[in-house]
Amino acid sequence: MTDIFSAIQRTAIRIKDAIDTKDIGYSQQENSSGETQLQLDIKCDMIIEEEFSHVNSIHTIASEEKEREVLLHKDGKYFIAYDPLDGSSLIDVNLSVGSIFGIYEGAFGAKNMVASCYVVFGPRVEMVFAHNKTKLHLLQGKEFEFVKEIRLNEKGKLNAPGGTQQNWKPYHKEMVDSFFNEGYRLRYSGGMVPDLHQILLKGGGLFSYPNTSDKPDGKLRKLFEVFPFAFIFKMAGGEAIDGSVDLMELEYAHIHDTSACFFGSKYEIQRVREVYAKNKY
Ligand code: FDP
Repeated sequence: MTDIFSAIQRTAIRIKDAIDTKDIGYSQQENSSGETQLQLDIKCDMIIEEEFSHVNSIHTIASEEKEREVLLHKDGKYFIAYDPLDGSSLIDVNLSVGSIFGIYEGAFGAKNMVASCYVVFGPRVEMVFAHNKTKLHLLQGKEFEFVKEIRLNEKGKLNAPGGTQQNWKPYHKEMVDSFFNEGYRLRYSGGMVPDLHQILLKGGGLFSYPNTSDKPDGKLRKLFEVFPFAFIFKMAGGEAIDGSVDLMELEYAHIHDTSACFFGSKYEIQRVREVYAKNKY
């Protein structure tokens, strides 16, 4: 695992450099989710594939930017699913973006996840790596330094409701409002990495990306986004569900499958569970 941790650190330094210097224009290509790829998305994907190709313990990679899995080392044991530049629609407005890595042993799938990591590219570059604990690291020069372990409180103060509101189910809207009525504050940038990072670092709250009328299976991808963050939240003492089921219990059929998802501290997730149990799911 140390070799993977080091390779992710190298990708983070190179991606930071690419963000600072690369042309952010759109390419002519679409990714598997039908989004037009930025040249920067493609560049970051190439950086990660290149760094991982030097790590013998990595068997196969799957990228949000690639249609299919890529075999790297047939004797390796780890399968890594990554989103090279999540939230890249925020690049042109200079908001924070991130890379996400789900590390699976033997095969992809939530039950095989052994570690998870994300990097936030904001005013500073920070990395959260969850293996036995959830640890925050800060890029200082060319090295990541350990800062602290992340632990969530039982209850938070932030509410980050994703998805197009017009397409929310009425009971979902009522639930979101119930948190605001209780004093929760809106904190939502539209980038999954910084939005969840904020909840983790501020001690708790709720991030939701529900099933909506236009996206009946949610938007966020299981292997690249949902499972990695579910692993991190659970290891930090929080919870992660799809409305009723623990996200880490979900199966996947295709590498680009999506799911509704709710991440938070225990108090908020209990409310989600109660509301969704009472309403048609
Ligand atoms: P983006 O499309 O900018 O890459 O899955 C990607 C993501 O951003 C998440 O980072 C973010 O939480 C979500 O999509 C926002 O999606 P919508 O604005 O389409 O609701």
